[in-house]
Amino acid sequence: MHRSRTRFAARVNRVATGLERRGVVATYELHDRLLANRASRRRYAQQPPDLDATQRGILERLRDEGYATLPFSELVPDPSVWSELEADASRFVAATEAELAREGKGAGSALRRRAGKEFVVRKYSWDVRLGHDDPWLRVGINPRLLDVANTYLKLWSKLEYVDVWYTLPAGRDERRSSQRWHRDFNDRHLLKAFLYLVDVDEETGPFEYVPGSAPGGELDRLWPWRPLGENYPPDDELAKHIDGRSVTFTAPKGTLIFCNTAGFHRGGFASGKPRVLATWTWDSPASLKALSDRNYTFTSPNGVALNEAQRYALT
Ligand SMILES: O=C(O)CCC(=O)C(=O)O
Repeated sequence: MHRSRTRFAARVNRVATGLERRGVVATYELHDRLLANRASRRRYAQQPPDLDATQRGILERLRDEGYATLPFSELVPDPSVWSELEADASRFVAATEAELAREGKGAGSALRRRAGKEFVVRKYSWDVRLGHDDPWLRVGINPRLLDVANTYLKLWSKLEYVDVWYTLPAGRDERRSSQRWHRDFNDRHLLKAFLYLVDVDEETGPFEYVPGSAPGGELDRLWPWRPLGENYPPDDELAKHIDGRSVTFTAPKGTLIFCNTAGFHRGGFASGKPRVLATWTWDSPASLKALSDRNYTFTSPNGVALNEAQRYALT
């Protein structure tokens, strides 16, 4: 009796999970085709941003290959922006390393890490309140970057995630989680940026990408992106299909990488040195309706001077 009730409960659970998945997928598709994304595409079409040659160059490369890289200072030439980021990054690194040393002596940890991806210490992770005084948030809505994101996605995007990461050297462990090839689950309309805050060489866990693997690219049929789809194919099988066509981003501090991570990518498999970077994710309103959550709440009062696209990105 007990056994058949347990089996019945397992079946109900399976059916419920299946229904829930179908509900999430239907909500996403509905918002992508008809509801939230349609409105944000209209807003973009009514006021397309005016891009300069640097921004147009980034877009061209993003459209051709799914990624573009350049020195941050080329896109955001104001040196005070970089100085503020660098100073804040140094404070984060010093605080992280002090806490890691305390942990090493057996103390409990105050560091922000996520289950399954413990090799990354995050400045924010989840549930932070960020105002316009936060320099990382301000980069995420800086028109130099936001206009690129919106033009690439052809809609007014949402800034879904902003963070600074300290990636710990993994020693000789096997690759796990995002150190393995995968597509991001967030959205088919997706753009991320990574800003290296240290020099990144082979020992520092460089970011890697498969050009042409994002939706619409020539390799998009390889374990294609689907809402709640199969994101992590077996590494060796994927390696056979891409046949050495991946790009490894070893690059100096101050390098900015834009990338559509709905395409295959991996990184953070640091063997010798910690990697420090900042990262931003822009995606569509449909993603926030069904597939993802923002990691922050924007708290600045209405008085802060933001243009409409910036306010849309944050709310
Ligand atoms: O840490 C890395 O280089 C990879 C990051 C990643 O997979 C992601 O942000 O989706």
